[in-house]
Amino acid sequence: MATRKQDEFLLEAERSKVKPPPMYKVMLLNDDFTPMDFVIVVLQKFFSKDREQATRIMLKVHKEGMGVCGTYPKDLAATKVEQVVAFARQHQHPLACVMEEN
Ligand code: TYC
Repeated sequence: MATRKQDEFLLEAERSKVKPPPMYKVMLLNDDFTPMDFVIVVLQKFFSKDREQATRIMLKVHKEGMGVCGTYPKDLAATKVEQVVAFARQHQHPLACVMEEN
């Protein structure tokens, strides 16, 4: 039977091999046509922002051209991008949403 010390050593060696998953920023890009209120709804609906946080991010995108909505593992980031783009197109808005490795 392994001693307590050996167990701890093995656990430590195992733990150091497991890297955290790469994370991806999901970003909105500015355009001249999507209504500001629609962007605020997107940030609330898909990124769980309250109205104040959503307004701040929307205005940053409007003024600076892009803004980060959240940071997620790859699959979740890709799903957010798909959902946002599908929702925007359903409402005939050209809103662009992209992801980029952190
Ligand atoms: N620029 C848009 C407007 O003036 C608002 C907007 C903000 C659009 C953020 C896209 O990601 C965006 N109606």
